[in-house]
Amino acid sequence: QQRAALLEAASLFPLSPGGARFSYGTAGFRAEGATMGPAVCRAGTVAALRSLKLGGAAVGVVITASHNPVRDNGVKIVDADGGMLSQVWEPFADALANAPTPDSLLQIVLKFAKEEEITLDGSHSAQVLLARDTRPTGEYLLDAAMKGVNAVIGAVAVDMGILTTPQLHWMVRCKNRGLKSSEADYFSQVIDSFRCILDLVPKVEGADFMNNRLIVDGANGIGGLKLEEIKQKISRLDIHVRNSGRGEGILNEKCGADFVQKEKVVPLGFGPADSAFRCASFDGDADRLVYFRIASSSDTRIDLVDGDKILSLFVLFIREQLDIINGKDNPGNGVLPTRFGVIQTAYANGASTDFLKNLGLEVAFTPTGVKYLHKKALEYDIGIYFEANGHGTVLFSDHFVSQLESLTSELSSKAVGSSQHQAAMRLLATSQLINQAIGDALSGMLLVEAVLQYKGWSFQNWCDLYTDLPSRQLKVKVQDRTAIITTDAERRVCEPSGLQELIDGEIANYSHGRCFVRPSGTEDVVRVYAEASTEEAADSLAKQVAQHVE
Ligand code: NG1
Ligand code: ZN
Repeated sequence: QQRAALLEAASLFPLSPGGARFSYGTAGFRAEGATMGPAVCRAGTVAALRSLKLGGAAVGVVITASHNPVRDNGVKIVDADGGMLSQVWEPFADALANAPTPDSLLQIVLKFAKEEEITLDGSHSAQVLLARDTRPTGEYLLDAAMKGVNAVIGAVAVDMGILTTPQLHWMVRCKNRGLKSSEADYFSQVIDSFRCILDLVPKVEGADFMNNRLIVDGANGIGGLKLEEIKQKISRLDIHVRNSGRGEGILNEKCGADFVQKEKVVPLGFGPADSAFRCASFDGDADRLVYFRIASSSDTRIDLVDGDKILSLFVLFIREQLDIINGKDNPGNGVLPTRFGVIQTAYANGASTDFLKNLGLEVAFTPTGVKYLHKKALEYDIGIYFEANGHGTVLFSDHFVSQLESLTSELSSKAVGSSQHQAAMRLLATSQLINQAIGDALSGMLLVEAVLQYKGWSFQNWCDLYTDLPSRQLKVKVQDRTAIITTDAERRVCEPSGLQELIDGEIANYSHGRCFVRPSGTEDVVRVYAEASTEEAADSLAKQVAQHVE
């Protein structure tokens, strides 16, 4: 019976002969939406098996291609802890997605189930929560994923509807922790914790009135739609949504976080009249966030605040709360031994890394991709990570949260309203606001807004934290991008031999020069990143190095 069900699902979505190979890569399977049926159906099967393996814990499937064009689509699997699929399972997901015939697919499943000691007789239950973004192929692919889940006997597929990627991650995490996990619960948690931090903003006599207007670029995707739904309930913030996903424009086209961060120009839907306000940009599935301000009313240039500067702002805020709690002024009261970790990738602007190191913080580096950053961040009491492109979050360990809880309840009996009590409350609210499962543009934006209000900072104050070094990214088409093998968190090439020496030779010609190359995990290209003291120098360094890669 189980065999028949797997064979039937596989034959409903046959692989097109001669089609490209699927690779799970940095962020799941992605390709043109219309060709994704087989990979998505099989990802559904992988998710169901994963749930079986984990004793029936909820596992998630999101249908999205994030910041990629609207004709593309993709699928990511959410593990039971709310994070990305365990890397140990990626080769299995790859093998399944590329199995040429239903029969070969069946053999791969049976072999893997045996190795992983997964019982396939239908006597165990499994559950998979599914969601999709607003792409036109989403409905078709959601159906494919459901069929893939249902091909595992005993597995139940639950369609959670149209959601942002981080919403589904949050739901899976909460459900498996026995917490409230509906969309309404998600919204109340972010709205309430945001209000809580605002209520704890120190009142400064005669302080300037904070500009509370915020204009948000929703990338014509799901994030804008969700924000429209809840913006009235968000206190003390005057939110205006552009590219809201209600038919003004095309998903991710000349708008959204990826466009704004890479092109550094004003997105569609924004004009000179907006130059007085701070603006935020989400990507198509709302897991990336950047900020910008239009440089002047005559111009399409922007002042960009990327993931690195969002990270820096959060670091300052959290450090300040820890210092208050641990009492620079009340030694002996130092209550919370805190391991505070900051994690970046090679794409982090060098100026941000210097800024963080100058604060006396240790900065760890991982390869590109949230799965690596997130894993590293879990090693700390508070672990914070961001990619320059705006994907990141702040993780609080369970142990630390329970320490904070006992501290606040202890202080609320003897020192309610003390600065220590308030700082502990702010950190607790932060742990509620910022998504503990994955980067989340909506809740990240609310934390930015809360911190700016707390500090009484304008957008300009934030920009002035440090000045980004000019940088340039290029893509190089090569025959086989897997020929490039990197080490040291992708900052150095070890194969082909000799390439790193050529790169070093180029870098030596530039002041503040930094450059690295790596194969993309989501596109068939090699990426080149260069940084130097001027735009021209960064451009030329990137070009020189690209020639060595070709
Ligand atoms: P690749 O294609 O592996 O560089 C891109 C982004 C990552 C990450 C993933 C997933 C850059 C340079 N790379 O990965 O940071 O966000 O997509 O979406 O932005
Ligand atoms: Zn995304």
